[in-house]
Amino acid sequence: MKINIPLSEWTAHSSLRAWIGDAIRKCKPKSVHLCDGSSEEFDKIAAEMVKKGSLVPLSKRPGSFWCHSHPDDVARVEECTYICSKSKEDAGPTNHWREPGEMKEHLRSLFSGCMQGRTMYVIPYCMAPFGSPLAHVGVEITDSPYVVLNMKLMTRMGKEALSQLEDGEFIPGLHSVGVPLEEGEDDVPWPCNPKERIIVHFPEEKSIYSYGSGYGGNALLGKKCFALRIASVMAKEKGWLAEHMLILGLTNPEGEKKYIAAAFPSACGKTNLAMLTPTLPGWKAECVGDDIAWMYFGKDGRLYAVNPEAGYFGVAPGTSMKTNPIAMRTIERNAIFTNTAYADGDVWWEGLSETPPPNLINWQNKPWDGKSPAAHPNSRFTVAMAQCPALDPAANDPAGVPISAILFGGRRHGVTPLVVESLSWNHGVFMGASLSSESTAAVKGEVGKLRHDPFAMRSFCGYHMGDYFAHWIEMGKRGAASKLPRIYSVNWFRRDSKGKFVWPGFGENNRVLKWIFERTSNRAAANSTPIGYLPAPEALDLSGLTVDLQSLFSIDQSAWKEETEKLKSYFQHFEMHFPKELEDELQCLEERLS
Ligand code: GTP
Ligand code: SPV
Ligand code: MN
Repeated sequence: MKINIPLSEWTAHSSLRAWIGDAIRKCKPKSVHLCDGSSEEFDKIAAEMVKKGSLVPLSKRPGSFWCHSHPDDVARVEECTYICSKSKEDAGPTNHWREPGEMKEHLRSLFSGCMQGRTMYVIPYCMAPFGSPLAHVGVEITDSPYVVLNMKLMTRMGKEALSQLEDGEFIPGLHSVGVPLEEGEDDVPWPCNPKERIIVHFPEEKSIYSYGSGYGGNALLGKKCFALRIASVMAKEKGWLAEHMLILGLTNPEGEKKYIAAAFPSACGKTNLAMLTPTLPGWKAECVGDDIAWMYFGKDGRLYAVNPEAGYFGVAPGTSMKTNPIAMRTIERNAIFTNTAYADGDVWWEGLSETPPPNLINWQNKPWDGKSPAAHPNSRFTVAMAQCPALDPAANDPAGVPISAILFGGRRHGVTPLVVESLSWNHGVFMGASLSSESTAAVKGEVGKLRHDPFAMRSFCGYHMGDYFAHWIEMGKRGAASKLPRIYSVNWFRRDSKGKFVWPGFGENNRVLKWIFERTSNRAAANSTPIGYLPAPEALDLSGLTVDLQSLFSIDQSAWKEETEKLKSYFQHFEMHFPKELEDELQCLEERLS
């Protein structure tokens, strides 16, 4: 077995060395590459992948590559994702669970010899800015060079992360595409093993195992596995929050700045809101993060947020100079495109331009038939956040940014209005717990089906969701009451009778954010309704825009009664774990509606 540098020279950390040694003995790779995170390393691995046919360099975008996956490895696989706490009860009703000992046995047999004929890469990475009170180091072992490149763009990866570790604890994550190679056997461009796919978390020992998939959140273990599922457990234990939220800085024409965090389910608009180009004169938006927020209460009693990631893994379809020019400029160079279409040294996807370029190659590397989607609906770009032209100056601040408002939103063709302000922190927590959204292509399965997705964390909470609700209630008591962020429900996706979106969305969401911004300074008017505060007729700035307010804000009493009935039966799943405070909120809502 070949190794690029002796393990003892790479790290003095004894338990890290022991874990790597175990992984080598178990997975039996042909060679081992201990990563330093340098750009030379990135270039070398990328060149090898180009040679193998796994990556195609893009002549029109410097330093960028196109890549297409196996047709059955295109999104997160929730049905194969497990939280293996010691007791089944602790995983709760939203997670799949198997007894840890039994699962370990299964994993032992899966990983045994699984890296034969391949290189094992060891990737140290730090989630959150170096020096942040919330910064944590993870180490991912993988046999996928694609994962190495993506982790380099998405996290603070390499030597500096390793040096943060000293003797401390790290989150181990073992990943394999699950396709050992026999001597002389040829590899495929995107090896994966859909039949044996599994993503496992041990919340007590805080370790991650992922097998059989090379795609996104299944394989980039710093993201959903660590920064949400494992971190949510750490946050519960230590009194902070790990959330599926974007973080955005907003400055008004007078130069006052506030930060907003927002939780929307996968493919429901986080990246787009995080990179908002304001349409109202004089407003400025800057991006701290587009997918995950780690938040804690500072000594001053305010809630602070850091983005644990250092890059974006964004949905490509729908991204254009019209909808998201900031993303478009971010991905002009040094980006990886997975499952988009390809033509003439560049990538393409539905929504990028009105007419597709000639000679289009679809996401499966075949000439496009002109009918089926050329780019997979969950095709994505990977890019370092440092390239974002609207990166917030505080994006790397170890202390994070103070949050003034938290938004919860989903795709709802009806029922929930454009924006509602909660009556209190607990009512806001109730709004988060009540979130439902129509499913998207980010998850394997049916698209467009309404499902409960509390806090947009349905598939990311590493413990009992009822206890998670209680943790949010508890956190509200930690902050200074007058300094708690206000909480809002938003919905950009209401449709008219013809199925068209009523709200223009994207940059125009600025108008909703303006109202929220002013509400948090008690400057904007609102009307009290049974479901919360709605903007008073003049308070929402609609200058220069024609929209049907009725179809954006109407509250259908009977639909809301049905909604509360559905919530009531959904919340029963959480049994004894469902906090009394939310029961009270539900009851109050019912009373206000009757
Ligand atoms: P994940 O990365 O999966 O967590 O997704 P996300 O929440 O970051 O969603 P993203 O911003 O990538 O948007 C997903 C899709 O929704 C894209 O196709 C967008 O074009 C579309 N979208 C985003 N914002 C809006 C909006 O305000 N209105 C409408 N109609 N569509 C939007
Ligand atoms: C999501 O599904 O919420 C994503 C994409 O952000 S993935 O990294 O695949 O989880
Ligand atoms: Mn996401």
